[in-house]
Amino acid sequence: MLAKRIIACLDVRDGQVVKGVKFEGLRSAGDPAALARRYNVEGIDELVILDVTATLEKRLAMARTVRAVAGELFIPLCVGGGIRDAGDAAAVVEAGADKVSLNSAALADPAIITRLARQYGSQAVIVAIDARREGSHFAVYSRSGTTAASRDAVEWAREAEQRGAGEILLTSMDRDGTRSGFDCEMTAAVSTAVNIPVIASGGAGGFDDFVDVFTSGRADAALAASIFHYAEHSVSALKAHLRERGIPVRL
Ligand code: 0VR
Repeated sequence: MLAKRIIACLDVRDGQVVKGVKFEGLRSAGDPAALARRYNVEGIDELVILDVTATLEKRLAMARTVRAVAGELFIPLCVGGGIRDAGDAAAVVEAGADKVSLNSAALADPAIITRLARQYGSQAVIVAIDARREGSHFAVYSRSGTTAASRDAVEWAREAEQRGAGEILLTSMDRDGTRSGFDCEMTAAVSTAVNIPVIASGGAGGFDDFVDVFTSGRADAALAASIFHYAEHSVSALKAHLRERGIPVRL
């Protein structure tokens, strides 16, 4: 039986953790290494660092952040945001990342998924999909949610799997930062379409949102930012809650 994973996401801009709502109005939420230390002590299973305004000049600063966070942890660390080629991937792996997350680069050139999977193994290649509801389907966006990719999330997740992605990180743009619950319908649609693990992201507001996303959403892992950053909910209390409801989690 595979344990369900709880993942914390540090959205980083200019060396600081930031958080907004629906990808907008980013506000500071603290120091990345300090937050990583707290989540590690509380029993988080994995950590994601997302460079939300990745530009060329900031690449070196990001490597510093990754190094500082990696120094606090012995759990899997995934880094994403602005990884465009094998050189960018190598830089974050060199700084301590176990996995890289690709979004816009994979949409622009899907062959990069296979190239990186050959180099690092599929377990190290996550394809991040930012999607929102449009009519009866889930539309994919790139470039931090600003550009329509003219793709359907379910179809894109299937293709990413075929090209060698090891996991899908599926973020609901509609739910991001709203604390109104994960988009379980979207998560289930993608989860049932692929055989690789799907990480649900966007909208966690309380413990029962995690119960829902692991049951009706059929997620393999759930990622949250807002509720953990402001110390309203501890990872250990969340895991105890899930255990009580029969959801297998690592203690
Ligand atoms: P919560 O709803 O606060 O748990 O947020 C989870 C997740 O959606 C965010 O941490 C984050 O990864 C969303 N992503 C992006 C972004 C936020 C701002 C700008 C860009 C992006 O491209 O993913």
